[in-house]
Amino acid sequence: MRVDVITLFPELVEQVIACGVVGRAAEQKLLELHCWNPRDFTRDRHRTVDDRPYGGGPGMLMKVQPLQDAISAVRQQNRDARLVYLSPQGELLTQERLAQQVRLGSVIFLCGRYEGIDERLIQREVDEEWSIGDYVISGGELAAMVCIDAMTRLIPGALGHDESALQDSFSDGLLDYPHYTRPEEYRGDRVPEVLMNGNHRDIENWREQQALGRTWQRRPDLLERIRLDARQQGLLDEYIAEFERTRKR
Ligand code: 9D3
Repeated sequence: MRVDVITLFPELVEQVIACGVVGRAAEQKLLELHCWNPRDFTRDRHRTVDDRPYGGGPGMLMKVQPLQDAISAVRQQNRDARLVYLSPQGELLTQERLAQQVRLGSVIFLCGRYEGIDERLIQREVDEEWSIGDYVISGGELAAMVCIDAMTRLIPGALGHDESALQDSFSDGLLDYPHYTRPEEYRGDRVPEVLMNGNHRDIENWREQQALGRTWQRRPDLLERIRLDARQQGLLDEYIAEFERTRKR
């Protein structure tokens, strides 16, 4: 998958392929990352990339001409890719949305800085507008890196064998179960007995119950979106009953 990023901070965005899963995917040519700096498309002595907003008010906008020329240059190499503008006004991202984009293929991310970009440029060039959440960050770069990381994990072959197996079992819309490693007792707290006995059936059941219970406690919104089968509902009912019982004492 080819990803182009239009950004005033290419050194920052390029760090996304410096290590880990994304780095390996890039080495294996499963991911091809190209950054484009609007500053390289400026025409004035000072290489100006910002401009003042019509109507006044605080803050600056990204200057239109360097951005437009950067977009046109990317388009020469990547004509059919979807152009996604990362902005606080965008559609809230989900795993499903990112998976859809990976199936569709290559993408061009446009990263805003300052207060954003001219609305006419959005109208002319932008196919989609994405947000990574309801909080304020300083520009689109970290959002692009989040998207690249999450999308890379969905490229067939990008994860190692173990990582892929893990992903399969938890694309079911539930939060993860709790994990434990050595030692058996840490500052007086013991690892749950069921994990020490090595009965795989019991362990599977306990883990699924924990996943259901924690989702019920922490993210009831996620539970509302999935249908539990009778066995899962039984596990959750038992978790809730135990929770109510221990809460009363
Ligand atoms: C003064 C009003 N601000 C909106 C709350 C303006 C503003 C805030 C943050 C303008 C640009 C930005 C920079 N943010 C992004 O470019 C961004 C972003 C984000 O801030 N939150 C979640 N997702 C994203 S994607 C890009």
